[in-house]
Parts: sequence; C-alpha cells; structure tokens
Amino acid sequence: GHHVSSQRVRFQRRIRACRYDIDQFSPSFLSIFESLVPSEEEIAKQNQLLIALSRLITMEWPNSKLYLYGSCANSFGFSNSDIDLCLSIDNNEMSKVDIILKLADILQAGNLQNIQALTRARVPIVKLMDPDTGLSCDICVNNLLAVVNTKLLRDYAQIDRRLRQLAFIVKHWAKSRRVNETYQGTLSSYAYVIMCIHLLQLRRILPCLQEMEATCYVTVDDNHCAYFDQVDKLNNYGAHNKETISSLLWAFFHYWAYQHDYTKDVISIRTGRIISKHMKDWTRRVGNDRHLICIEDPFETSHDLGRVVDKFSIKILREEFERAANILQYDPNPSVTLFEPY
Ligand code: 3AT
Ligand code: MG
Repeated sequence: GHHVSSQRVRFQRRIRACRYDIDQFSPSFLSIFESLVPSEEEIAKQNQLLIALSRLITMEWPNSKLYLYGSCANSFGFSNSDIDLCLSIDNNEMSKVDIILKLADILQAGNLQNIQALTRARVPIVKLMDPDTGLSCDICVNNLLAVVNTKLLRDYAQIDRRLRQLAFIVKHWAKSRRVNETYQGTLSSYAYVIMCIHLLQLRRILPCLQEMEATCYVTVDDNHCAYFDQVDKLNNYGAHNKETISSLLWAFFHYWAYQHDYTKDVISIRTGRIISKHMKDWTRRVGNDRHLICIEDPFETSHDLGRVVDKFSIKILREEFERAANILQYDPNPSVTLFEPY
C-alpha cells in the first residue's frame, strides 16, 4: 500500500516536472536504430553459411535439417552478431552428446575452423568459425522450441515497425549498461524483446497472437505451440496509436522503474496481460528460481525468463531502469546519456 502510493506520487511529480518535449528526440533514437541494423550484404552472408553447412551436414545425415534461430533470424539482431543454428535430427541410436561430437568431426572434415564441442553446457553446442564468410556460429541440437519462439518474435516484428525500433534501442541500452549478461544474473536479449512486445500489447500497438485463432501449430515435446501467424493481415493493427519511439522508450523504462509490481506481477505475452505470481505459484524461491522479476515464456509457460535474476542483480536492474527513466524524463541529450558505458 504505502510503497505503491509513494511510488505513484513520485511518478506524478516526475511527469509534471518534465522539461522537454520527448518527441523531439525520436530522430536521434531512430538514427541509432539504423546504425545497428545489419546490412543486406551481411544477411546474404549468413544465408550463404546456412546453405554451406546444411549441405555438409545432410551428406552425413540426410534426414536432418539445419535452422537459423535467435537474433539472426528473429529480426532483432545487430550487425556483427554471432549466428545461432539448430540441427534438427531424428536419431534414436545417438545421444545428444554423441551427435554433438560427431557433428564436430563432420565440420572438421569440412574445413571449418575454431571448432569446439561444448558437451557439458546446459545447452550442448558446437562452436565454429567459417573462413569463407568470417562468421562465427553456435550449433545446438533439437532445440526446436527456440526455433518456434524465433518465428513468433519475427512475426510480431512484422506487425508494427516500432517493435523492432524499441527492442533494438532497449538491447543497445542493456548491452551498454551491462545488464544483458545472464551469467551475471541479468536478462537475456530474448527476455528484453518479450518485455517490449508486452508493452506494445498493453498499448494496443500489437495484438496477442496466441489468443487469436491459430493458423500455425507445432508440438515440441509436450508443448503445443499455436498462434495466428498470418501477420501480413495485421499490418494496420497499431495505426490508431501514434506514439513515437521516444515516448514508447519513456513508457518502457517508466513501467519497469515505477509501475511494475515486482511482488505480485508476471508479464505474459501469451495472454497479452499481466497475470499474478500467485496464480503461477511463483511466489517463493524454488531451487534456483527466485522469481524476483517474472517474465513468462510464451510457449514453455512454466519457464520464468527472469529466473536468472538474484537478490543482487535485481537491485542493479531496477537501478538501471530508474536511471534510464530519469534520463528520458530530464536529460537534455537522452540519446547519448542513455548509452553511456557502465
Ligand atoms: P543477441 O543479439 O545474441 O544478444 P539473441 O536474440 O540471439 O540476442 P539470445 O542470445 O539471448 O538472444 O538467445 C538466442 C535464442 O535462444 C533466442 C531464443 O530463441 C532462444 N532463447 C534464449 N533464451 C531463452 C530462454 N530462456 N528460453 C527459451 N528460449 C530462449
Ligand atoms: Mg545470439
């Protein structure tokens, strides 16, 4: 009670004290966005590598298929980011680790460089560098949920261009401020994109595709993934909302700094709403899942993308949200100050 209302007073005072017309900063945020987008040439190189590796691998495993996933396929990738690939293979005789080791041999024979098989990682992968394109990539095995969530993110990005702009700037902020490091207890890029989708759903700039009549179905393990994916029919969805990129950025950071109820709320793009921690039984620590900031995975709904956050990193995160909110509120030059290195 008290905590929330004092936050609200603070929030209103900030609004009244706003000294600048926030919209004037949109052009400079947009030019930062443009500078981070990968070039056509780079995307062509990524596809070239996908084709070359697919050829090599299907010679050994004809029924396998290689997929791009993560930032190079979900449309939220910066230029020069590493490539995430997933090998889908039906092979009952071999364990995942055996497949990873065999894959490393195949790649070695195919003249790829810096090959490393990381068999003991939470998600086992093979790392490699392709000398022809200069690109580095990670290949995982049968991680099809990541391929499906990659498509969901890409589909959302096609509905309203502001999602991609917002998420690029948020990711750039998170990388500059070092709060995009899951091994340090801060959030993944994937989690930040979900947070952006959620904000735009609440502002009716994006629909909730999983609540609409499904046109795309995939079952991965026990997860039934279904949603409306004919997004070309939705490209006018958010048009009535005229908010600019800078006011959406402001809204994003204000939400996470002053409005989100960290004790009770879970954000859920699956439902397009805020749901309760209580309902999900995410109110206490279970094992290593502390649920200090709750972000529901759209398909693996028992999975809290905020579970990596601990009692130290939650403080850092919330301080960074507040810093960013205050910069967007008061700073005369937010498109510079926001990204000052930590
Ligand atoms: P970068 O540009 O590399 O920072 P990214 O989009 O590649 O961003 P990540 O490296 O965080 O994002 O993750 C790669 C993909 O793996 C994105 C998503 O499809 C999947 N993924 C990542 N984290 C999770 C998670 N906790 N649960 C389910 N899927 C995940
Ligand atoms: Mg990545």
